[in-house]
Amino acid sequence: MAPKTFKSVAEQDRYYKSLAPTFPYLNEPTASRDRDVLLVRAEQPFNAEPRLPQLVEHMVTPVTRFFKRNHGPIPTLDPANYTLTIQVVDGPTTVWRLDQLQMQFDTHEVMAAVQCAGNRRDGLNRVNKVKGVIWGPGTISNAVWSGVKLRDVLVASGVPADPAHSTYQQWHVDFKAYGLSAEDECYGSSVFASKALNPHEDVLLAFKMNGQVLPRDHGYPCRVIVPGVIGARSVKWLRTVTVQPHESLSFYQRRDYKVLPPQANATNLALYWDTISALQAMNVQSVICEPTEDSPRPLDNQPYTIKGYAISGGGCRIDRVDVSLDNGKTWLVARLFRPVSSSAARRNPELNDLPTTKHWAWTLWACQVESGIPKNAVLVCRAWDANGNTQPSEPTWNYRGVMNNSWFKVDIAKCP
Ligand code: MTE
Ligand code: MO
Repeated sequence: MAPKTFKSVAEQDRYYKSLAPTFPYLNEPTASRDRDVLLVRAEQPFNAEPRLPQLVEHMVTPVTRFFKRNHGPIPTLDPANYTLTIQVVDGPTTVWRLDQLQMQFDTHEVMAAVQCAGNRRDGLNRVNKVKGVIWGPGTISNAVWSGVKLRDVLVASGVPADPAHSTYQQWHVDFKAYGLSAEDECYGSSVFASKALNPHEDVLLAFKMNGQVLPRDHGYPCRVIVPGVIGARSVKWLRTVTVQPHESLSFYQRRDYKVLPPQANATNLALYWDTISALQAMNVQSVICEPTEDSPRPLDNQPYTIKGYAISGGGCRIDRVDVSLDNGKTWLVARLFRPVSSSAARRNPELNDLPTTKHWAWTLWACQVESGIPKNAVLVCRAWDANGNTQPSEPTWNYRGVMNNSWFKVDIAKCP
């Protein structure tokens, strides 16, 4: 379906609100939502991120604390009747049952973080008002996903297995979800065929999360996990996969999740939809999770361990995290905890330190300050990835408030 056009953003908002009545929210899950840890940004659809100190307590985020990003109600799908339809344009259509997907292909395990492109939107909203859920720095979590490689299922569904085939260069793999979505007929998105069809990119049809059956909140019974790219592409409650010569026409691909130029605003943003790319790989990011400006001020004469997370896009390794106590004048080097992440390295952990290995998981870090944190310290962190990319010192505002990776700061004077 071609995207709808609207005379104004207000008209667009009215239309999409009319598509989302409240009754589908009567059957929301509760067991996978730890409301003591999650900061709820919206109830319908349910959008919540964990508090920062709790976020980095575990290398693998427990499902009850895992951030939840929804554009509609959580669908209730019956695994016995679940089907996934795979279509290849100018090729066959194959309908798979859940048990066929689970039994007919090799199982793989991948540790991968999911990060929303809107992570840290609050920082851009402080510069100038942005449109979207005002997220803090907690819309990232890390899990062990298991399932089958999307590549294997696509090849079994009629996609040529030969990587020299043109499908692998210019084509796209489009995902559509079961259930309602606020801004379009369903949630949808696409990734490059070159990514989805490359076995080393670890794109999974996931059935399990941290060894348990996928919770409904996170896509039960089947979601796609596209490691290394923004969370928006990891479509939950997967319904159809289409291998096609153009990208997804979904709102979430064509009109959202783009870094618009600073002159783009509520009235003119449509001008940029055709020329600005749909985001794929993440940028380099790091955040201080302990201390926060809401937690008690660290004693200035006691040793203190500053903690946080870091990640880059496309599986690029985090090489270093710098921490400053003086607002970026001088820097300390943090200790890194880099888990074994890609499917190849999880089979053979010795591969994990090779520069060619993909790092889909986050890197946790800690920086011990023996002399204590001075009363008026302004803490800063910045990560460097294996390509030598680092974070900008100042945020660059964009209307949709995406991809904020500016230096993360904690002003100790603001602590209670
Ligand atoms: N899939 C569906 N079907 N519906 C959605 O709203 N949200 C996307 C993606 N997949 C979404 C979806 C976005 S924007 C993100 S960041 C991730 O799911 C969040 O995954 P999580 O809720 O498991 O943390
Ligand atoms: Mo997202």
